[in-house]
Order: sequence, then C-alpha cells, then structure tokens
Amino acid sequence: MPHAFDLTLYLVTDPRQVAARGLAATVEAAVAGGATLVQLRDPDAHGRDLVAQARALRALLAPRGIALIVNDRVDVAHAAGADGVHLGQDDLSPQAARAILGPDAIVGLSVGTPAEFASSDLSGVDYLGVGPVRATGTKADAGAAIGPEGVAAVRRLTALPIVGIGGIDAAIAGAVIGAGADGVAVVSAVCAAADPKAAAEALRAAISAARAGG
Ligand code: TZP
Ligand code: MG
Repeated sequence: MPHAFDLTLYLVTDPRQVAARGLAATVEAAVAGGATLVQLRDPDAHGRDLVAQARALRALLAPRGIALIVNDRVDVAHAAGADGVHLGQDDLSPQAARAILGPDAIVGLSVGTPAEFASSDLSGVDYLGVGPVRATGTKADAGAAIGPEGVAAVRRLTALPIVGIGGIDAAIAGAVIGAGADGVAVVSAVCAAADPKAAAEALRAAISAARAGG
C-alpha cells in the first residue's frame, strides 16, 4: 500500500517561479493556504542539489502529514526518502520505479490524451496527472491543451485517481473537478502568485464549491 496522499490541491514547484521568495517559503505558504500534496520539479537541477532540496521539503512536510513527490528522478526520491515519484511517458516505467522505491512509494504518471492513456502500462501506478488542461507557459513541451473535456474523457476510461494539470487557476479549477478529477495540480497559480497562501485558499474554495455542487 502506498503512503497516504491527497490530490485535492497538488502544488508542483518551479525553480524560476519560487526564486524570489524561496522554495521552502513558497511551499510553506501554499501548505498554509491548503495545498495537500507537493511535487518537487526542477528538470535542470543536478542530482545532489535536488536531493538536498527534497530533504529540506520532506522535513517541512512530513510533520504536517503531507506527502512529497519528486518529479522524474527515482534516484533522488530514493536518496531523499521522499514519499514517491511522478513519471513522464519517457521516464523509468512505473514498475521499474516501484521496484526501486518499494510498495509504499506513491507512483504518478503523466497522461496527455485518452490515446496516451490507452497505450500506457498502468501497473504500479497510483494516480494519473492529466493535461495540459489549458495552454501553459511553465512547461515548454507540455503538448496541446485538452480542456476539462479531455480530463472527462480519461475519467471515463479509468478508476485511478486523476489530477488535472496545466494552466489551472481558481477560475477553471471547478470545471476540472466537475470533469471528474480528484484534484488539481498547479504551478504558476501558486508559485508565481503575489500571495501564494491566498492563491491556494482561492483554489481550495473553488474545489470545495465544485465538489459541493457536483
Ligand atoms: N505538466 C503538464 S503541464 C505542466 C506540467 C508540469 C505545467 C503546469 O504549470 P502551470 O503553471 O500550472 O500551467
Ligand atoms: Mg517528467
């Protein structure tokens, strides 16, 4: 059984967007505002820097009962004692990641379209990141936007937990939940916000309203 995780408001970090405030301070504010899960994402960082960052975030998050996921890097997740890893289609397979990290690890997989879902080996996968929902400036190779309709299409194909990602802010979060997502993942809506705590609170309010209405 993987560690407990809550996809409701999934904060994904970006090194440039947190640079002014700092990684830990941004994550701390997001968590204070209601972020329920955190992914350390820094595609260009060196392994040993990432391990140090992951350890620092783990020390901050573990006492609060919030799981830490590392993007792409199974080795870094293992070295830092993170709760899991988030894999793209070209990373290690979910099964290979689980073989390294063990049965307790949380393993997430990115899926860009229903067709990509259909061609993915889902054994060992605990949740899916589906998107980009809308165009995003945060990830250059994110692919074409699929809208909340694309999330709904994947929802119809699987019982796995799903989190929508890409271009999500408080204005569209409710539609993503309405499409059947278990939560929303955001980078810029929180990391680039003037007030990350308030931004997270606004997202949580939109998610709660959509859940109550749906
Ligand atoms: N994967 C798909 S879109 C994306 C990632 C990491 C970036 C999402 O960033 P933002 O700022 O929330 O659009
Ligand atoms: Mg990746």
